[in-house]
Amino acid sequence: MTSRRLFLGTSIAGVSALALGRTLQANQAPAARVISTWDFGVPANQAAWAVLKAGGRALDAVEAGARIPEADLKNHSVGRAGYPDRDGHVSLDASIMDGDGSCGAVAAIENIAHPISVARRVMEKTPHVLLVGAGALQFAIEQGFPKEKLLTPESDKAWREWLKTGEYKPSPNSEVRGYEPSSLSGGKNNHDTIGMLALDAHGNLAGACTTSGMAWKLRGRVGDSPIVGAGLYVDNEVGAATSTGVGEEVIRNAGSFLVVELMRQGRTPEEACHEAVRRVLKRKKSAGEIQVGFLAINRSGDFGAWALQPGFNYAVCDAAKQDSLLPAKNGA
Ligand code: SD4
Repeated sequence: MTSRRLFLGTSIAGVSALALGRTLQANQAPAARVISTWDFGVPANQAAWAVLKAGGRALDAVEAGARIPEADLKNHSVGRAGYPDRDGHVSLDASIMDGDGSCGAVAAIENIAHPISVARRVMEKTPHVLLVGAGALQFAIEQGFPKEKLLTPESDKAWREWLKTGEYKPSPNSEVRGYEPSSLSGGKNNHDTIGMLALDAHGNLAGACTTSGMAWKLRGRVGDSPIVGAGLYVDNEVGAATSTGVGEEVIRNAGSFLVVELMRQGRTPEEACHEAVRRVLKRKKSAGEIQVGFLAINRSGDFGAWALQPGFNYAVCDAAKQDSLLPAKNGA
């Protein structure tokens, strides 16, 4: 039974790759490419591209790229300037995954500006995959990461303003964020977690996902981003996927793993993202006020995205163009 299933899986994937005419020959290197979620993916991709262009590893590229929004004080949904939880604590989630299945993550880590790099240390220096809270902070300090106050005056002000109502109400495309909006989203603030996927010139894939999570969340809340299979999944044999939006909906559907498995069965990246959005909708019944977006790339470098609602865009960077920003299709 197992071998029959394996045979079927391989042959379906093979047929679809042939149909696409994009099957890689053993000696043919794919073109390097990096894609990532939202407007702020553009500068992040450029940092990743510097690594890829020099022939570097996809893993190094996604770490370098993810660190850009983590350090950006205008970005209130990732890293240092992220909006805090209900009680005023900035707590960050991040994961990183290599195409061979190696992965590391941190969740609800406080006082560390670059959780993506701590996630990589978890992957490379420990026998574990995920460290959380106080233990993640302890590990980061042991690894030499500086302990910093992350709540910026701007984030503190926004939190105090929110406290006046204290209502937790996630809305599409997170208009509470303060980043410069793109014309692709009709001028609305529309950004969120950064999920980044890269394919290097050696044919290896890697992904990174980093966020401050939902603003005003309950203390201790963990989203999809640091959960391997939910916010991020990478498999060199098939492709890679990442997600943004309301993490609870992504976790319920093991979203990024689902997208990769759908590509394994022969769907294109866009088709796989679309089906994952349909699964979210199936359980949710209606999109309501929430946003969920998936982004995927396959091992040939083809990419695609799909979102529950309008407004989700993604950045693409390769040898041809370094600053593309594309709108994702949306809906059921
Ligand atoms: C989360 N998916 O924590 C992340 C962050 C996000 O809108 O995208 N928030 O649920």
